[in-house]
Amino acid sequence: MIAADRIAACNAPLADVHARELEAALATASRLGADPEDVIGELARFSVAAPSWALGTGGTRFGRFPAGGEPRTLEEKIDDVAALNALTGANRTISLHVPWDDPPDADAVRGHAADRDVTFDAMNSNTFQDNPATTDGGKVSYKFGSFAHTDAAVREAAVAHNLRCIELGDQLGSRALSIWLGDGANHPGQADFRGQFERVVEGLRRVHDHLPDGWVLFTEHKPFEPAFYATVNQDWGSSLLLAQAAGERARCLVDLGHHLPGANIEQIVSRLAMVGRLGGFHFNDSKYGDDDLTSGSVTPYQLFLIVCELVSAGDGRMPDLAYMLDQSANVKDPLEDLLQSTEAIHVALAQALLVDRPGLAVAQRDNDPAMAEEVLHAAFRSDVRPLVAEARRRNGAALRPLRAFRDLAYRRERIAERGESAVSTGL
Ligand SMILES: [Mn+2]
Repeated sequence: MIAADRIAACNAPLADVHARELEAALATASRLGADPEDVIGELARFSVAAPSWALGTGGTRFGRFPAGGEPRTLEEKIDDVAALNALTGANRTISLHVPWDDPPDADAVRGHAADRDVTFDAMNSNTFQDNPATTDGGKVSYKFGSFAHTDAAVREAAVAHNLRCIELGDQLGSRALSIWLGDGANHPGQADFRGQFERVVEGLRRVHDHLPDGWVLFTEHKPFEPAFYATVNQDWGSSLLLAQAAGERARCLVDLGHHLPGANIEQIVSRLAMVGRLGGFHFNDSKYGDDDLTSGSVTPYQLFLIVCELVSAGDGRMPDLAYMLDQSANVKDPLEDLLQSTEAIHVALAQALLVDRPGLAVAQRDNDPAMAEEVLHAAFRSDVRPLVAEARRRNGAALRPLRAFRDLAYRRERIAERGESAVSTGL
């Protein structure tokens, strides 16, 4: 763990500059009609889960180039999230992916996490890769799908795996199951659209009926996969139909990379929130497809508009949804990528909180698009980073997380401890 005094030592030389920058940002917030203390309080309250599979490097076209010192076990992944949270104060939970993570002793893992003030976010099931742990010991294959498969034995194995994820999650203290299905068809005519959809509904209903008290289930849509013709849960409309059919505790999960180019994601957020079926969020960014790039790195204005819709749905606060970073660091240090993404979401939230919502409502009522845009730009173009830094400081975290990460030589220490060639499980 990164001890509080080490963070404080990183912050000390920055205190004067921070104080000056904060004064200006507080004045900006007040001028825009926001209560700066409310804004900082809301920023300090926000947390976004780190996925266990994003703590190691993914691959590029040229291969996989590990950062060195990657976590070798689930316990070490939890240690990395604890370090991340020590720096940001905004990553208090970890989200597991089974069977990439499949701890033999859930109680011990839960204790390890509790000792580091980390808790467990949504569980993610995996029926898109054949693995003896998910395919009834290798008796079935997901080559032609899981929940949507024509063979009842395959569907049975897929449901059983999801029930196992719920059981494990319950032992860890999780409260949600995210289901992303790779089901679909690779070629026109290969599968019956309606038959596939109805079989998925049946499977989701069975899983939904096994949810413990206080649990929710998320359906995550995605329109394409490499070499695909169609996916079963292709878009937010299909996701909503599936959630509605699965049961009242089913919600839709929006992954920012799971849309066709040009999709108006902020409008999708508004629609799902309107009908009470918005459940969770997977943050990342993309230029072309599901690129899983650093949040806010390509389309920060879109991220801002999306968070504006979330704040609007939460009546001035971030609604209580399952927020998670779902991205892949391919040439960056994975922890630095997560630090940057967390900051980007924090910045978008601060900007969204500065939007003069009554002023925007007046411009909308008066059919004044120029003034409506001025209201949005007044917030979006403000430098809110000192407000975010202040929220982190109050949470005992770093004024400048990435700089502290490097100054504290976290990666170098992990390479010494875990080895240069340690490779994380997962992707
Ligand atoms: Mn996702």
